[in-house]
Amino acid sequence: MTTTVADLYPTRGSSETVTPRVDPVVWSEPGAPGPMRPSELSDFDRDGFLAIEELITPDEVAVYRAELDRLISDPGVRADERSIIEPKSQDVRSVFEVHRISEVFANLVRDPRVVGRARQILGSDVYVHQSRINVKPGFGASGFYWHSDFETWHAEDGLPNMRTVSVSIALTENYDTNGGLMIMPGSHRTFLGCAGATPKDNYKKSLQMQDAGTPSDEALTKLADAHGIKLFTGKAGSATWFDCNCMHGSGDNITPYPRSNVFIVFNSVENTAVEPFAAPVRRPEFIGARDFTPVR
Ligand code: 6CS
Ligand code: FE
Repeated sequence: MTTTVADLYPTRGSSETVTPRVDPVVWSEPGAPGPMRPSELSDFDRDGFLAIEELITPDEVAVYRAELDRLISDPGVRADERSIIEPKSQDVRSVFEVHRISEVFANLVRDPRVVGRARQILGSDVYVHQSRINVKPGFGASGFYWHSDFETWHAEDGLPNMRTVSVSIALTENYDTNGGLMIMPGSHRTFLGCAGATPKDNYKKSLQMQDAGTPSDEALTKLADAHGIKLFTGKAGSATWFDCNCMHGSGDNITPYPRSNVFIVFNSVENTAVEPFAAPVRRPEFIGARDFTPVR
């Protein structure tokens, strides 16, 4: 008898739907130990995000920048399926699973300032569902249209509950002009089920330009009217922690200044991936992990 996990957040049906969030945002008990102060946890609960001015030092940024540059200039990495290439410029756009192909980024994942915050928010041990470096070079790198990550991770990777948190750590300065992350504060409490079935091998396209899982203009207008839009800027070394269901996106980068970051997605070991809730097949493991070994 196969146990079926309840689909709490239906999506990719014939029409768009709205489902109020039933999951907590902060899963740990008040006063749970960790690097985040109670006021930071309550801000995260309210807004769905928390910006940190300096998560890693400038010297550490230099180490991670060098590692990013090493990876994207390695022809083997560039040819690997983990690398997504910018359609126009043919520059490397992203490299996935950096926590497994790079010991330097593996150390970042294990850093108590990083994994400690993830455990505190998710109230359990955690494993990496996905990691990537986004290069976002200057002179035309394209952005990411509005979406909820959880909508994809639920539909295509089979994550049952909203017990997943992302951190984007800036490796170059995030100006207000070079395609920074935008989030609608508070949008994490509404799940927008998108219309349209997931095509087979959807990831081959969606990681360059998302189609399935894209909200309608009407839904986005309602959310933006209700919540506003916050643009995140910050020095290299700054970081933004955000809940898996925040409505977010980023614009193109036509400035000369790259907007590179490392992006790590922590999932609770109590929320491990099952079968996709709205896709014909699983995505490859370098995008949606199936190794649930907790980060130690
Ligand atoms: O599909 C995904 O998993 C990825 N897509 C985007 C645009 N953000 C989250 C994630 O990295
Ligand atoms: Fe995203």
